[in-house]
Amino acid sequence: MHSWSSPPVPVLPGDSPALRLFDTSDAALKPVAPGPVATMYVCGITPYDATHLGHAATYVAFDLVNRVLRDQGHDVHYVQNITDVDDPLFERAERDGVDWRELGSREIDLFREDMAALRVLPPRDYIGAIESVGEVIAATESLLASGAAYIVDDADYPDVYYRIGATETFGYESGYDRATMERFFAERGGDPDRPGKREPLDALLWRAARPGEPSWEAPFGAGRPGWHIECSVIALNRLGMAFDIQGGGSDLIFPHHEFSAAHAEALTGERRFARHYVHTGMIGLDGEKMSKSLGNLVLVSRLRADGVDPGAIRLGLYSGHYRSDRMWTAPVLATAEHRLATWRRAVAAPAGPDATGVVERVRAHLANDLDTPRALAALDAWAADAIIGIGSSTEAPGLIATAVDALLGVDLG
Ligand code: 5CA
Ligand code: ZN
Repeated sequence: MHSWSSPPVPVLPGDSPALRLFDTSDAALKPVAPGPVATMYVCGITPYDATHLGHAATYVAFDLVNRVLRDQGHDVHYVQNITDVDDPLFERAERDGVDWRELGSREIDLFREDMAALRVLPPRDYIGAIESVGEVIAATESLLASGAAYIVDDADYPDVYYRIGATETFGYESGYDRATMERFFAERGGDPDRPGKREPLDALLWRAARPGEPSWEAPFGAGRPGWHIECSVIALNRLGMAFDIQGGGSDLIFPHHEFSAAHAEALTGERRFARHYVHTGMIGLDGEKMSKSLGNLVLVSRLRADGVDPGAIRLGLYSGHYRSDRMWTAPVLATAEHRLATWRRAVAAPAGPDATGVVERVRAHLANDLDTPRALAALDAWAADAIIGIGSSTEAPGLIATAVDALLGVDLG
């Protein structure tokens, strides 16, 4: 699937410290230590509705990771999926009387537009579930052959399940206890009560064809892919095992990332799927997590149509730390719009205070688990001085504009 066009990324002079990110699995800040090519997989959208600020926050956070790694001189192989075969798509398509494929492709188009407007660097591989069905079938065959998977005893619907006990290390990614796993499994798309399963937490790999649902032929019976195996194979087949960063919102810690990792580990016999498991906090509105199912959404496309500068959306999202759950409110946006206008005025000044130290501090804050609030504060201080005429460096305004563009993805031009 084609992604979207890349904004230009200017090269910033000077060096950047090594990036450290919080790893959910080790519950610690750890250095990201990529080879020349850094490898990153971030879970993509389920395209049944428009991109909201929660999605934007997650993709913008990983865009910072991408930009910081590039600033360190790495090439970044970035992969993202699209869950374009899933129940919510069929339900919404049915409700609206449209074909589920059309709905998916319309929402993917809108997502591309939103990402391009936010100046998010595109993934190199942008892969739909539909496109990866062959890979899911091959993986499921292999898991069946090794005994890591089984077919439920149901003549009508012989679904294929993955055995939670197929790897010895299951549970290491989330670190959750059994009760927490059970709660999230039931809340987030799992089916603990499906008759015929050997263990309530065994995860669906292949859903046998049901009337009215799309299906693909497979040696173990026609059907469609389960959710976790989709991300497992899309990442594994492009990045291999032990890739640098697996990313997504904190709502994906369990069961999705736990099972994606376990599937790949059972397939290869190797540990571990990703070296870093990185999760963003949840953006909320009116006191609740922003979600398509609750309907409390602020859409990126709506804000754009209302004339909000995408740079202000970025700065609003950066005003809190990416790992903290936080609310999107009118004051968050107003502060961001004011900050953007101030920075624009400052970089339009003929001169300002020397910017080399500021750029160093911004790089250091970002390298420290993407500490955007401190990075913004360093830039605010420089801008305040530049506006009142402090400093005589004629290069400083240009250097700040380049740094804000390259590292934060915000165009001050
Ligand atoms: N297609 C799956 C991942 S394979 C999925 O979760 N799709 S989604 O459309 O529901 O979410 C897309 C991405 O946005 C995921 O990484 C998810 O964790 C993240 N996300 C969803 N809601 C929020 C929110 N309120 N705040 C922050 N991130 C969110
Ligand atoms: Zn995923």
